[in-house]
Amino acid sequence: MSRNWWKESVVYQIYPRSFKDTTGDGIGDIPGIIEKLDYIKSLGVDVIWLCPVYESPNDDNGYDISNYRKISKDFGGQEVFETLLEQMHKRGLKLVMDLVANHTSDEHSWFKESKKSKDNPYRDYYIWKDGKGNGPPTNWTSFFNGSAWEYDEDTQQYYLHYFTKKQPDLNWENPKVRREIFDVMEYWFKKGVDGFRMDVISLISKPAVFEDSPYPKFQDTIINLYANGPKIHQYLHEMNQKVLSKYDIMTVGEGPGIDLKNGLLYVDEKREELDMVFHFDHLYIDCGEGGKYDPVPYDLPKFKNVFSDWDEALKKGGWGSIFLGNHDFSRMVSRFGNDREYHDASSKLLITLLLTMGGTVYLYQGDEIGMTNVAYPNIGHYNDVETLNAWCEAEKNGQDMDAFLTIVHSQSRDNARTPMQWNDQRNSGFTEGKPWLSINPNYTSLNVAAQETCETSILNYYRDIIQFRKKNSVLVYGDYECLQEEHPQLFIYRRWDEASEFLILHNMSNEPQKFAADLNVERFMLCKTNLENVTQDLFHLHPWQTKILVRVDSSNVVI
Ligand code: ISL
Repeated sequence: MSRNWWKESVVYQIYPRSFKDTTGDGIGDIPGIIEKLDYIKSLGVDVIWLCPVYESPNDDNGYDISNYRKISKDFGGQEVFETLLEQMHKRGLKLVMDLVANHTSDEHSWFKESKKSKDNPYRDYYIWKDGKGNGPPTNWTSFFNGSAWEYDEDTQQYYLHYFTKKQPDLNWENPKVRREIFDVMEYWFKKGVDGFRMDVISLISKPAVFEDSPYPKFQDTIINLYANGPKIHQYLHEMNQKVLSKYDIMTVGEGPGIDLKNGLLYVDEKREELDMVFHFDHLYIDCGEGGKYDPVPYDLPKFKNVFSDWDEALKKGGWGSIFLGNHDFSRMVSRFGNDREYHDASSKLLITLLLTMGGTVYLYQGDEIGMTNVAYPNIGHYNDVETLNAWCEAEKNGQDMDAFLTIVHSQSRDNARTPMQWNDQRNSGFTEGKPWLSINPNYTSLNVAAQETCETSILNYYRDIIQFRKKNSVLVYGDYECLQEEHPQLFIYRRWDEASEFLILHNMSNEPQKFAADLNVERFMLCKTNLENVTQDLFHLHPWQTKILVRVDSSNVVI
């Protein structure tokens, strides 16, 4: 396995709207990020992945871009972006931008032209089709509910939008479109950006034929129709050859429908496409028949299988990405930990889990202090288009809306989008004005300032484990094996190479557990745990305790 800076990097994801506001308009901005660069550097991370900051009417908070070469004024505009890049590079931090190239905003000049007439030169930058009978061309639905087709009165055709109707899908079949996107990438690389996270890249190649989806479950339509289209690998290879291969940068493709069967095709080094992908096998783990807003319980063995299966699938020549949340899912501690009685321990456990896995680690803003889900009292507080559409759909279907509000509390994307909790002052130190999304009321006790002053805080533990990973490259490049995969409460694995071995134990339950293994306790020694001042019988774990053990004869480890 070749060694590379991006394989060893720890990435910190920023959702700029919610990070830090400096103007008092209630929206986070780039000067806010600049103000916090020393803080970010102090975490020990290497790369910042910045969610979209381009010009956008914000129908989907920046994932609807109206100008790929302009930074939104809401975030501070062009010049301040240059300062950000310069200040980051000065501190040795790299910048990964978000490239949203499956669709644009309907306010992008290409779409405005495209809509004008059937013979406009930009018409086939997008996907226009005649209707069928009195309705749309197919029965396809959008990710955010309702038809994926929107009718245009003037030209009497429908355009395709997998997301909101203000996010028309680009037609990648058209070589001019591909050239435009490649030019955009060149533009940012020449400015010095260090890579791209590519939004829904698995969706850019559309189905060979446009016919009705036979699948009653939307998830099946995604997997079998929308994702991994017939030309996806041709497009990505072309992108790699024409642009990516010329720069020392990193790429990570986001992808609904990327699974164990096709994952390696995207990231196999020999194929020259992308460096990494984000799959969602662990984040869709609790989706029921009706998808994300129809959650079902899941068990730990299933969760562990995802890590083992992906390790196996990518080992033959690809590289993985490790994450437990982002701006589209609920908070990791509320979801996979216990954000009540064991908030501190389980936050630290999940941080340890992330930082002891192989692959590039992606950490989401706020997880360094264990930020949690929010439970707003009513739908009026919510902003996310996915949540609001799911709400309307549930109402239309006559669902019990009190029960649905509880589902929103656990599933809404806004859980991850509440503003950063910097201190216990007004609006958590995020803004002087009215925040665009209400602050989680727990900010009075859960905030950065409080954790800075506490030696044993989640924040300081996070810094420590990042350093621990950095010192021990076996955690990045070593082999992985999960032990007792069927155990319902313990997640235990080995990470090793020729010189050293770590044994990592997580108790992901509210009860104490004993690791009953055929291993000689004497051969191991404790190097890290999230619970100090408790009895430390090596293979015994308190609720939500995590332990990193090292094999005593390991050489080449730094504790
Ligand atoms: O958010 C999801 C589940 O709640 C996903 O289905 C998500 O829509 C999908 O992973 C694509 O996400 C990306 O593209 C969307 C944007 O809304 C998301 O924020 C982005 O991460 C459309 O650009």
